Amino acid sequence: MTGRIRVVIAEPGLDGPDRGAEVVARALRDAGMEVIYTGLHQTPEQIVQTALQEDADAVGLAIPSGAHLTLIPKVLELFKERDAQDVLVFGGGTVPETDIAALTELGVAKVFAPGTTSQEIVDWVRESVPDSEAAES
Ligand code: B12
Repeated sequence: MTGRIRVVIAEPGLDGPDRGAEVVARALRDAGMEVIYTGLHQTPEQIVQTALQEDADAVGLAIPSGAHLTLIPKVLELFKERDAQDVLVFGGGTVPETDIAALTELGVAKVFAPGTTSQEIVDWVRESVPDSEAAES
């Protein structure tokens, strides 16, 4: 056990653009977190499986394609089925404001829209993962 925050960054669906996910993965890694980056074209099942196998504290989902209202709820549902709702689910990409509200209602902890700085995401993850401040110091 290293005590570092463990984050899976994944991109569900058939999207090709991966720059946002890579930028976020690198920023979290540079901030001292353990980042497992799954790459593109992951199914919700693969993402949940990876998070559980890696004992992740949080899963960050990148969805630039517009399919967020299908794919993110599926990930949440699978965590619920596996009785693993303690894994923090957050995400980002080109998601309209109204859909951000719908996703947070479903249980997504936070959705970061284009223009968010890496530092904002790093700070939020540090503050939101339980006991992370103690673990990082
Ligand atoms: C560059 C780009 C591409 C490149 C991608 C290169 C790459 N390797 O990533 C290429 C040319 C490949 C591409 C292709 C396509 N693209 Co494009 N692309 C863009 C563009 C211009 C910039 C995206 C980018 O890289 N931004 C820089 C990164 C750093 O910013 P970001 O992705 O927004 O990420 C930030 C936040 O969103 C958030 N975030 C993002 N991901 C994550 C993940 C986590 C975990 C967290 C916490 C936060 C987070 O944090 C980041 C920092 O602020 C956008 C338009 C735009 N201005 O946003 C369109 C855009 C994303 N593309 C779009 C489309 C439609 C496509 C295509 C489907 C077009 C087509 N018909 O072929 C294809 C996809 C094909 C496929 N197979 O999937 C649309 C998406 C529409 C939607 N979501 O409703 C956009 C928004 C353009 C538009 N206005 O219509 N694209």
